[in-house]
Amino acid sequence: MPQITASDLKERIEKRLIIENGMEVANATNKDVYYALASIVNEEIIPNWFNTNQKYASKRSKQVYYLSMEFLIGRLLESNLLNYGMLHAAKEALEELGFHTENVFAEERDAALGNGGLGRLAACFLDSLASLYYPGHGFGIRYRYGLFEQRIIHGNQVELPDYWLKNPYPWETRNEEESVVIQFQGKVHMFKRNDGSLEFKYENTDKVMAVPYDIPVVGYKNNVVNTLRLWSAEPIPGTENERMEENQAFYHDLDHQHSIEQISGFLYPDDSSYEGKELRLKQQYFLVSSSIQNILKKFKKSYHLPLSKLPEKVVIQINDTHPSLAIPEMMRILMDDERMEWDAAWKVTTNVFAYTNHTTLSEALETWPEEMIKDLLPRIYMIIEEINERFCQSIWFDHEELRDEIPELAIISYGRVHMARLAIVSSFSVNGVARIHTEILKKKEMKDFYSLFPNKFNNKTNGITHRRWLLQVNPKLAEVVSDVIGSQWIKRPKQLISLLKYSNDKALLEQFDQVKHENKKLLANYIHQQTGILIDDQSIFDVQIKRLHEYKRQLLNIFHVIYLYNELKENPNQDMTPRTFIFGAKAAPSYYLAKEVIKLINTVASIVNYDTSIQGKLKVIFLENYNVSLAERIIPAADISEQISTASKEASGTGNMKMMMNGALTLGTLDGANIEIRDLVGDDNIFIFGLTADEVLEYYQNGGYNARDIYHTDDRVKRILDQLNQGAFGVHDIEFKDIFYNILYHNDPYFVLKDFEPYLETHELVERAYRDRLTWMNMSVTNIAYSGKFSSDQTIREYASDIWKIKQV
Ligand code: 26Q
Repeated sequence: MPQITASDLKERIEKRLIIENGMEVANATNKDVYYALASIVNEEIIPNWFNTNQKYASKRSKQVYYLSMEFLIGRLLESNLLNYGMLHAAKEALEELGFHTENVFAEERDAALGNGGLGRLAACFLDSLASLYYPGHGFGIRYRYGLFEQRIIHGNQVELPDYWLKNPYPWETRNEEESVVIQFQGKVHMFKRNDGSLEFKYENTDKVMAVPYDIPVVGYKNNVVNTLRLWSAEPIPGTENERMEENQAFYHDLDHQHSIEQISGFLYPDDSSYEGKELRLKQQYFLVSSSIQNILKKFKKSYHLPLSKLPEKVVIQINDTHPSLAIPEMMRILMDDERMEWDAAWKVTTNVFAYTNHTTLSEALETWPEEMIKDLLPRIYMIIEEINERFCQSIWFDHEELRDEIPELAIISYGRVHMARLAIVSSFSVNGVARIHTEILKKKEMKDFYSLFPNKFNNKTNGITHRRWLLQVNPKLAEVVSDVIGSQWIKRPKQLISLLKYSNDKALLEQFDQVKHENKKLLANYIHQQTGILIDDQSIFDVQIKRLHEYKRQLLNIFHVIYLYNELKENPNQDMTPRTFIFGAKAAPSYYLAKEVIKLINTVASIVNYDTSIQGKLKVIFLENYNVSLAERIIPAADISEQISTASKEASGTGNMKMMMNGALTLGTLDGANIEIRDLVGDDNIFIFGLTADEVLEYYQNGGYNARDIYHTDDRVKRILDQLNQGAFGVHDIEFKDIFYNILYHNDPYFVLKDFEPYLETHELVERAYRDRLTWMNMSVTNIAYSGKFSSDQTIREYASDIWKIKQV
């Protein structure tokens, strides 16, 4: 890769500004410079993009396609510069031209085409695929509105639309010539052909055009550029105008056009809860039909092989059940367009698809009303029915022991279509995203399916890209690490393990400590600038950043804060290391209790932060609009990573890995990937508390525990709950009765009270441990050392060798 120097770049930026904008640098804004730099990066990317595609075509390599309703990619300028080895030069050039790098990068809107973990995982996977020379591409939707922007007004979450495409997006290319037509509704007619085979014709369908927008996915210093293809829904050109002239139904057609564009209109903001909206179903079919048509077209064009060979050249990973209609869609095209028989089509399909499950929460499992699918996608419905019929028959005849379970196993049952069941039956691989999660799938949630298809089930513990989440967001830490162990860890993150040799080196630990402190100062400045609140950069930065959900238990965290505040009020002089509790969380707009928790955190903050009697020992910061860019600021500054979900509920978590990699210590339950972190670093380097998954599941089986007992016996708990009930945390008498009732009358479904005392005790251990700087830094470095295991490079290697059977090109 040719080295581009800062002075080259400076010159090119100046030239760009003249040619494109007709302006001198002196008159350019941050935005002008952002676009200039992005287009220079694009000039570097385009030839490599072309070459990568050529190479894949000429080698006729097997390709993996990652189908996902979400890609939470965040900003791309900095990461593209980094992956091109141009970041240092760019920073230098910008500063020399009189710009602040950070302000130029901040001109880019986050591409927030995802809700949280699942969408960000997809983005990390694309980064690793390209960086490891794998031919792997993403297919998703180009939502005009990404995840809502969150404002906090009087403590409440208010949602604003995220119109991220207001300014041109420099990384996308519209490829109209590769558009495909998607059909909804209509009637299916069956004919007998002369040879006796059946032919299906669709009539009176609503047709929509899917137009691809391609985003390059740049590998790390390896010249590989893969593709993220995002589909946009548009009316079929010509037809609207023609129809307008024909029938003069002007408004009807505008309405129709509008309803088409709605398909890629916005990202549904619910994660881990499922709402069966028809538009969401349309979005799902829109994604999968366009992607499968595209994949098959390309296969036919470039491989010149019969379709029976598809599984040798193509594998499709579906990111949760959201794209699972890809399965009947593949069957439909193979049979109706390509004239394959059922059995042949089924053999191809079931050898192409692999399914990842991301949750065991029952409220998140996707099922659709039979009638809705029948009406919107009549031919797809027929195929699902046939898959179901054959599957149920196979149980009836080959697995007598499961006959009684058929209603619980059938794809169509009690009027609903169960997408996870469809995905399991029709895929060759089913994976969970952390060891415990996969075990729960096998032993509990999908037990009978596991007994039917034991070989399909496998675990792939999640990972994160260490390039973005260490190298890019924490350059100071990356530099110290490279000074100590060399820079091979950047290509081989497992080599971070060499840090262990130095984990007792006092001088070095002090250096790590200093880096953390500098990062904390940066975050403190940002917080001051955003909120006007001054925080103590010597305090413990205790961070919980993730979507707001009852099972993630932000409530447990804020209860602990209230407890500390109550203690401090009683004894303001008590000896305590100052703490800063930092929260970032969006609630699904319709999730009432989650929004109440946001209000509670903000209300507590507004009291605690301005109470001078506690001598600044406690601060509570709720940073609004938590997104990828904000995560990038917070994570390098975290001392404590709060991962406190009710055990068994968090499939894996990935924020836990990001903070570990940046030297934060995990305070968490034995849930998701926390368990694997604990196994690596050992009990001395992590703070674990609370019920285990087995204990939680056992309580559930026996109808829960008695929350009221704890309320009546633990004064600390009673006091907090009464404060909520009586409005003691109310500015203007705001009460939190619903939280109170949920715990005492719905019997605390997420075990907040049950885990409260162990959580408190563990926090006390944290506070004490933090006082001993060297021991703390030794723990911190130990965590960084083991974090290489959680690089998505590792995860992707495992997917590639165990599931996809693809090779590096
Ligand atoms: C489904 C139907 C209709 C509308 C929305 C949805 C929907 C959307 C997003 C349901 C779920 C999601 C997202 C789930 C998610 O992010 N799960 C997380 O996935 C991470 C990556 O595997 C894990 O680390 C987390 O533990 C898991 O919660």
